[in-house]
Amino acid sequence: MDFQYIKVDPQAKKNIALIRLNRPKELNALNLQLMGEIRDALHTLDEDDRVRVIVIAGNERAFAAGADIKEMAGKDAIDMLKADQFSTWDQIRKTRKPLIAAVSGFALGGGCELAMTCDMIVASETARFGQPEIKIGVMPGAGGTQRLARAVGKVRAMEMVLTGKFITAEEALQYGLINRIVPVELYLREALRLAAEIAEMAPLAAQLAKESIRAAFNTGLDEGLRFERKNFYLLFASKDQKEGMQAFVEKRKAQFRGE
Ligand code: DAK
Repeated sequence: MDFQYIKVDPQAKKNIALIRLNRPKELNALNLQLMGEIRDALHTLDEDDRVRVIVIAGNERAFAAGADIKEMAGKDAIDMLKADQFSTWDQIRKTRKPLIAAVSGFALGGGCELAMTCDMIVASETARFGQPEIKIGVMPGAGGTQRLARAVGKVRAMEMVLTGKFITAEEALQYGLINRIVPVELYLREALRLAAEIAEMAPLAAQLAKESIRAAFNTGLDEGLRFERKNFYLLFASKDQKEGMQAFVEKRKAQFRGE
């Protein structure tokens, strides 16, 4: 997995893959190629049985400062339509394995949207989140209005999107946008630690639980509960269900194999 703008380690730790955005001079601005690389890497890692959890990180200064404004500036609506960026984002969103964003520094615009597309966010104390698109004459286009409103509520989302202001890691934690804040030198280690905790669980259960929680944001309660039940039943077809329950009875640690 050789890419220009990202670095991928499929086994950063046991059963954990790490994708690092790597356009440091541009604060990891998300150009079309970089987004395509993330999509392709996630697709490959999603198919790789050795990988159970995927962490996406930038560097200390920036997770990603948004879509590449210089690349977008001269485009018209038809250029945007033809580039079909939304299908790239849709494919990223469909990743079955748990995704953790490790955010330090700026997570702005598309960078904030990418972090919110992940299932959990571990942030360093220097993290700054924002949807500043309004300052450049547009608005969030990769789910920012929808995911932010769901994560932090209407009035906070309105203020962030309509003023473009950045919020601190502390505010993001208080708003429920992120899971936790750690010192900057520990943010990646903490994201990998959280990933390792999840990677010890039954992989199919983790994937179906992820799918079920995400369904909670797309369905009414009755439909969501039906969806959850079907996934719950489905797990009784897995060897890991037998192993997990047998291990409990035998008072030993379960050895899950993702089968
Ligand atoms: N695009 C391109 N280059 C960027 C960039 C960006 N978003 N952000 C930073 N850079 C570049 C700067 O131009 C600068 O490059 P040089 O001038 O050195 O060549 C370098 O990174 C360092 O940035 P600064 O010198 O500005 O650094 P500061 O510490 O002074 O400021 C900052 C950091 C993050 C506050 C500032 O750079 C900034 O305001 N950046 C722009 C943030 C922003 O507006 N982000 C939202 C972009 S719009 C879509 C999906 C998604 C989107 C759109 C469509 N589809 C699916 C269709 C998303 C849109 C967006 O994200």
